[in-house]
Parts: sequence; C-alpha cells; structure tokens
Amino acid sequence: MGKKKSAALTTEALTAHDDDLIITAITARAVVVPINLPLQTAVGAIEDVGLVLIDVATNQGFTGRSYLFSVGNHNLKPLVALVEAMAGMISGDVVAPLLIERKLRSRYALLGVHNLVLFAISGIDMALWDAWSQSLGKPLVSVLGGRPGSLRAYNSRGLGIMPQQELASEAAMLVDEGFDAVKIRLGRATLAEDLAAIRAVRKSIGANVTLMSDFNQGLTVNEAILRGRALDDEGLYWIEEPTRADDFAGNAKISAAVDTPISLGENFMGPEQMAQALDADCCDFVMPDVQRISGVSGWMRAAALAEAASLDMSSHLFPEYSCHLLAVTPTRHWLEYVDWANPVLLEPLQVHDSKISIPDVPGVGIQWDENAVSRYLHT
Ligand code: SMN
Ligand code: MG
Repeated sequence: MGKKKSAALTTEALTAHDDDLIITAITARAVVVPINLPLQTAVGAIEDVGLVLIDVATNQGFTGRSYLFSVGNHNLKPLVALVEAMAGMISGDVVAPLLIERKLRSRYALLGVHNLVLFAISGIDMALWDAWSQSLGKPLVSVLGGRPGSLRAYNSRGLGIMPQQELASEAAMLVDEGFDAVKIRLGRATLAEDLAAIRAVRKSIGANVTLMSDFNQGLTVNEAILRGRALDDEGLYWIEEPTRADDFAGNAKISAAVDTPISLGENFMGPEQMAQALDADCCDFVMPDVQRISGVSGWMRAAALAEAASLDMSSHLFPEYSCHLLAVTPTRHWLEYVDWANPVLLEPLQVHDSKISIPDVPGVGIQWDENAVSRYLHT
C-alpha cells in the first residue's frame, strides 16, 4: 500500500499547473566530431568523438541542453533510441529534475539502471537542470546553492600511449596551453616502457607541473600492485583505474599496497555503486562522471558520499557541466579539462592560468553551433 501511495504522489507531483515549466519535446541527435589529439589508451583508441546532443524544449521557450559521450560510434544509435523512448515517458511532465530522475529509474527498474540506460537518464537529467536554471535566470551553480567562480583544471587532452619523443613534445604543448597539471595514459606492454614514458614527460614539463596517470583498467590486480609499487617514487599525483573498475576488492588490495593515491570513479554507475565502492575502501580519490553518476541529481548525492567519507572528488570529462558541479562539491579537487565537445559549441570554455571560469549566464551555458551540428550529423 505504501508503494502505491508514493507512485501516485510522484505522478501527481509531475502533473502540470498553469505557471509550471513543462517539457514539450525532447530531441536527440548524434554527431561525430573530429578530435584534435587522438587518444590511445590501454584498452582502446579515441579517434573521433561521438556525441548525442539532447535538447529539452519547454512551454516557456527555454531549451535545456546536454550531451552524452558515446565512447564508440556504434553506441550512438542505441543511445538516441533510449533518449527518444524516455522522451515519450515524460513529455508533458513538469520540469522537476529529481522527480523525473525517480520516474525514469522506476520505469527501468526491472531491466536494471546501468550503462546506456543510465547514460540516457543522466543526459535528460542534465538538460532538465539546464532548462530549470535558465527559467530561474541563474547559472546552474547558483541554483545548486553556489556562486560562479573559477576552478583549477588539469589538461587531459593527449598524452596517450604513443612514441616517447612525441610524448615529450605533446606534454610541453599541453602545458603551454595554460595548464600546470596534465595526465598521462599508462599500461604499455612493460613496466620499463611506462617508466620511460613518465620520465620523458617529467623531463619535458619540469618538476613543478602536476602529473596524473591513468591505466584505463588495463592491468590485472597483481600487475597493478607490482607496477604501482615500482612507480611510487615517480611523483605521480594519482594512479587512475589500475584494474577493472568494478572490481572493488581488487582495487582495495592495490590501494593498500601502493603509496601513490588510487583514483576511481569515471565508471561508478550511479551514487548507489559509488557507495559500494566506498564501503570496500578501494580508492583514495574519487572522480565521478556526470553521464554515469545519474546526471546533476546523482552528482549531488555522490558529492555527499564523498564528503561523508572525506574523499577528494574530481570530475571526469564534461567540463561544461562539471565546473558548475565541482563548485558545489564540498571536497572538490580537480576539474578534468578536455575540449572534445568544442566543435559543436558556440562558446567553448576558456582556460586561464590552469583555471576554468564557470559561465555566469542562466543555465549551464551550452549552445549548439547549428552549422557545425549539420556538418557533423551522424545518420
Ligand atoms: C578516458 C575516458 C574516456 C575516454 C577516453 C579517456 C580517460 C580519462 O579514462 O579519464 O580521461
Ligand atoms: Mg580515466
């Protein structure tokens, strides 16, 4: 009986009144945009960027926008189809992001709220928060209780698995773009190759630039312990995803054995999985991804978990959204900067002195360059 009552409450809460902001239509378009610096990781290459652009139109003329990163262009069509299916479930509802996230999660409960389903829910949630913030005339960060300002960011473009000489010059270039922190991808065939790559980058950037590292889940637990210990004296700021991201027990062993902080989070599937990871004490830093953590709504719950566990929390990709979110994250750490959506953005984020300023405009500050969108449309 209790269950019936709360379902009815949600339906009632989403029923529109005259002055409400109401969802009138949701569209999803797939684009494939070029990437300036293709990125080879231990588990696959990013040679171009497949994005699903989401627009939520409302009865008051505000359009909420977000994008999803498909990581492989074969995932574009399924993602578009999922967003369209969800659009059918919530068109005509009031823009109340938390309630809509609840509604969509409950509609997918029997299938399981993971991976592409969760990404589509996240994308819709992000666009709803954008529309809602625009309707209030405030930047998202202010609607969430913060203020626009600037955040320190590291340059995560490039520094993939590539020949040493190119690595050294790319590292210098990435610092010259205005950053004092960069991230190298690791997981070459041997420890000796990873070591040589790290040393080449360090030589090129000097001692004062912060150097993060990322194995992209490429190692077994045993290898990760051996390699992690061998890298402990290299001054790496963190080691990210040394082994399979959902092996919390394995990551806990690695984190206990290696001195360098272990960072996990881009693959936390919602705050509920992050809670399980924290229970397993499997990492030293967290870095959720807004598309996997259940959007803005999920991020806020994740931020509470990180604060309760006293864990520094960084962001993963989506700098346009993440800057608003990190600014209201009590244990905020680093913003991951990539420029991967820039080809379709009218006003890409600006970097100054390794800092990103949160756009002081209503909403998130995303507008599509429609000419570019037409050019890169993926059909
Ligand atoms: C990463 C994630 C997704 C695509 C490419 C690279 C990487 C990161 O793990 O953390 O930036
Ligand atoms: Mg990573």
